[in-house]
Amino acid sequence: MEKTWRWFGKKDKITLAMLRQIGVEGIVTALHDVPLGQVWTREQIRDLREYIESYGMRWSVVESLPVVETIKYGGPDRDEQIEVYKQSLRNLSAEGVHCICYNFMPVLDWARTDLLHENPNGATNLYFNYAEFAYFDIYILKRPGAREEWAAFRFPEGYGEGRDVLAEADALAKTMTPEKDHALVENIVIKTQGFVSGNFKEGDEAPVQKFREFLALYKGIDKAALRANMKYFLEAIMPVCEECGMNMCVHPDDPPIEVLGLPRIVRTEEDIEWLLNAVPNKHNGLTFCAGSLSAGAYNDVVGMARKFASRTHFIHLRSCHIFPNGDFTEASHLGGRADIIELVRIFEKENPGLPMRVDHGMTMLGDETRGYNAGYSFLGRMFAMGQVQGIIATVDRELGLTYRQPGFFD
Ligand code: DNO
Repeated sequence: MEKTWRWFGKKDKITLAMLRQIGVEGIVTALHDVPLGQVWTREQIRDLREYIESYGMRWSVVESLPVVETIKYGGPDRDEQIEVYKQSLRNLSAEGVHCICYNFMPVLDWARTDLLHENPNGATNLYFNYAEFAYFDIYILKRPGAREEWAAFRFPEGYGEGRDVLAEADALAKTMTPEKDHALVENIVIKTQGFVSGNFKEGDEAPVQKFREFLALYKGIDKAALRANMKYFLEAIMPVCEECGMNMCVHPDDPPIEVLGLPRIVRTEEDIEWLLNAVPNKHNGLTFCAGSLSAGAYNDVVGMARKFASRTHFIHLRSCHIFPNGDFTEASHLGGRADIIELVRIFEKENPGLPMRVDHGMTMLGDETRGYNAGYSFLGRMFAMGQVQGIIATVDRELGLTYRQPGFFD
């Protein structure tokens, strides 16, 4: 595997000089300053690529080249936006970048309710609490129909037995304060979204109102309609991908559940099978995000890796723990539901050399005071990267592959 790291550009407090010291070979990044819906120019791409190369690394993967909402809900200007997307693909390819991670989640990219949930070891991880999410939906967003949907909500078998999420949300409503509401909105709408080139930014005024406006765009868009729009998008861009050797890899929905009445179509094995078959071209591939997939109790992550390895172009290694009540948090990279050791074995055997980044690490040992993006600590991710490098080196030895450890006298 190629060991990569998600880096947020020249303004990132974690510098390329730091990453060089910890065995990073490739960079995963985006042109974070280009507004949504605009072409990424060759000059902008080249400037960043050359900067990365000046540190002895390469720009391995774009994460993300965002798919704007109009393409997802099928708005009147979607064809125009697809042309913009195609031009950015051509420009990236001309500059030697050939792997794109994107998602097809309506409105919200990823979701957590608590960004600093304490582990037994005193460090913190990201956390998703269903009752707090339902409270946000019903009491803050005040989404029509939310109450009824949460009343009907059922956890996957084996989890959340006897739990009444709606009753918990109602109980929370009695203890929440304007400050706590604000913190929850920051977590769900701003801090997790602001840095991923999504729809919301740090400093947005009235983010909840903006959120409602986005939701309204999806009126009448059900799972079938969203699938049709995804197929339309992929079919439109595939000729360009063929022409310039571009691998598209969709990121699974995180968490892999339907949220806020919006359809989500990259949650399960059946979903992924559908999207790979709907556009059966090897350039239509997958970001195998073990973390997102392992947050769904119904997902057999190892089985999915075996099944989809040949259509995977990029890997996110992370693992989740689901509590008996159904909430989940991010586990150690050596524990949890994802079985990262076995995943590395499968990918190194079936599709060796893919770019891989560790995803979301613990926030630890002072990371919390550094202002890093949620989930993207330095020390916590470096700790995970060290663990994962050990796994890759071991598996590569088992398989007779050469393990690269740049930066040392060997
Ligand atoms: C969160 C990330 C996602 C991911 C996008 C890909 O930490 O995994 O924001 O980058 O969904 O488009």
